[in-house]
Amino acid sequence: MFVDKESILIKSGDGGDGCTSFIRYKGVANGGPDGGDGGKGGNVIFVGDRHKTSLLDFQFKHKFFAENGVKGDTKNCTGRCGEDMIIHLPLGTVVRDKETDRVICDIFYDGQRELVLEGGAGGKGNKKFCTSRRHTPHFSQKGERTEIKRVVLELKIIADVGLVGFPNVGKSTLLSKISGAKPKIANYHFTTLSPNLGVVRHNEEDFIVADIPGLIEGASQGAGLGHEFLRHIERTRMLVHIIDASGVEGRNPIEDFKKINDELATYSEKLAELKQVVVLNKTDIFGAEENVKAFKKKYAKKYPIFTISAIKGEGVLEVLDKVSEELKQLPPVQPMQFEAFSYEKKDSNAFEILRDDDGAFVVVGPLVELLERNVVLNDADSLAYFQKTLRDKGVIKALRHQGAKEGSIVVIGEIEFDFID
Ligand SMILES: Nc1nc2c(ncn2[C@@H]2O[C@H](COP(=O)(O)OP(=O)(O)OP(=O)(O)O)[C@@H](O)[C@H]2O)c(=O)[nH]1
Ligand SMILES: [Mg+2]
Repeated sequence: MFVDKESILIKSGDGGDGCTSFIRYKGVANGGPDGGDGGKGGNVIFVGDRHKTSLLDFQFKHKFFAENGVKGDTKNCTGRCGEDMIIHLPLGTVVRDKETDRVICDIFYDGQRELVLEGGAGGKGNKKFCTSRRHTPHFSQKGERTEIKRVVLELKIIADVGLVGFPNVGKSTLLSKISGAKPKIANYHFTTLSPNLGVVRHNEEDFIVADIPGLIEGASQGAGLGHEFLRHIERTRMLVHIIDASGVEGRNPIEDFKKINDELATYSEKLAELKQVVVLNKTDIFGAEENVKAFKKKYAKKYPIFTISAIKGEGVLEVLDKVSEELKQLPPVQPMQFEAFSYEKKDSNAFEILRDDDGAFVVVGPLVELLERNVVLNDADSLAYFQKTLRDKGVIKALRHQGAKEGSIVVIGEIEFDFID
């Protein structure tokens, strides 16, 4: 089975909490703080892997969460960092954020590494809160919590040449003759249900050819197997357009050619502009000659046209000569051009003030999360830090500005207090 679009959930690891502890030895009274920091959470990293050919791995497994950092410990022991979640993807996979539909990365090279989600920072242990005035901090910081994100993986195969044409015209037969690929070949429509790739070696040079399922009229609007597979040839460097010249199926080669070109153009301008080499196949069948003549008369000036019998292998080398000559002139396949989207770490200074039904002032936003990580309510030092932060970050000023008066109720996370001006 060929799976080429999947959506998965990813999450980097939470940071481990810092530890609150004090040195306790026999004979040492009132030892100082020795709580270690929490470990950093693991990252989520995508890696290009040329051995992967589909997104099948993601069909049944959807959650890819990196490990959380471990809590800090006594004796200044820092917690272990969480293991990274490394996700191997086939080359040609475009990763998008599901919510915004923006491209995060295009996995193009073997071994390409993309850090998509960074693990949460570990919390500081109480040792780190020791100052010249504060010798015994009874608090430590919680680890940074991370969020789950949904991303869409979309495989757009990277090949040099795309084979296009109606069903049953001999696309897979040609691929089997020119490469080591062994696609299914049979005398009915839609034998090929998913793209086949073949590596062609010709005149000491290699190129990759993609054989996709047959197209029919309306494919770009979803007819037949639809345009699902056109995306795979969208970034090829050129097309080989195969036509059944025998007309045995009662079709007209000239009309077939026009219809497929219309479908390509409807799908995308880029596909319509790709260089085409036209191959009239099945010339071993009686009746093909007439059609070839008519076709050449109409198109010989506009396109390079070749006549072959794929089944017998006749005329195939000439096609390969032409294709490799064209490829030499064409730029290599390029990664997608996009403005990269990345998951920003939240601005931990941001906050907003809302009013609840009782008229209380409710402070929300990343700053509140930071305060919740840092503040231990029953510790005087910690509360002093809380008040200082509210002043320094402009929360008190903003509250006053929004009408908070002496005695107004202010809610910040779990903390509720009366406003004192
Ligand atoms: N006589 C003759 N038959 C051919 C030739 N090339 C292919 N065929 C036959 O045409 C039929 C279709 O060939 P395929 O290679 O499966 O065609 P396809 O274009 O890949 O078809 P889909 O995958 O259905 O789109 C098979 O029965 C082939 O044996 C040829 O040059 N001459
Ligand atoms: Mg086929």
